[in-house]
Amino acid sequence: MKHKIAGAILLTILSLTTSGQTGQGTLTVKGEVGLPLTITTAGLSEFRHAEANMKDREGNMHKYTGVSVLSILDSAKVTLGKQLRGEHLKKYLLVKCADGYQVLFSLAELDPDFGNKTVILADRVDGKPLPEGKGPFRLIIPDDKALARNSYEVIEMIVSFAKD
Ligand SMILES: Nc1nc2c(c(=O)[nH]1)N[C@H]1C(S)=C(S)[C@@H](COP(=O)(O)O)O[C@H]1N2
Ligand SMILES: [Mo]
Repeated sequence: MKHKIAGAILLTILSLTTSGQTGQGTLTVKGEVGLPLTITTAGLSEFRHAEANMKDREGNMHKYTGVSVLSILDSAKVTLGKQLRGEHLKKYLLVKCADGYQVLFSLAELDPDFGNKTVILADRVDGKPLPEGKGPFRLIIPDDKALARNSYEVIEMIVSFAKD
């Protein structure tokens, strides 16, 4: 009996911890980084924000505001700019979402001296925080023709070397 109650309490604590983590909506930046980061919604609001307009899959235009992924990678001391050469050209950024969705960019695709692709980690849409199920952080890639990489509920960014 005592065990059952202790088990129930433990389960409750565990589920509170997991739901608490997604509720807080932190983003971790890790892997081949000089400085791993854990970014909260308050933390992200400290970064310089940019705007991007993008249509949703119904064709309606929305105004997103957020932080350039390049500046997040820069803060995490990822090899960009002059450091992005030789073996570092094999590096990619894997973006993981709360629903298990994952998308990938090569570092060179993002770097200003190579692809210079605009990728924004948005925290607001049309002047409001992102709605439940899409936030608190979402990728916006205004120049992608398909919408599929505009990932909702981003929770992790991992930099790695591609394997042969
Ligand atoms: N986490 C997550 N993000 C996602 C998806 C998903 O299944 N999970 N679907 C993608 C696809 S296929 C599309 S078309 C767009 C749709 O974005 P919208 O809701 O702004 O129209 O979200 C993308 N982001
Ligand atoms: Mo899609």
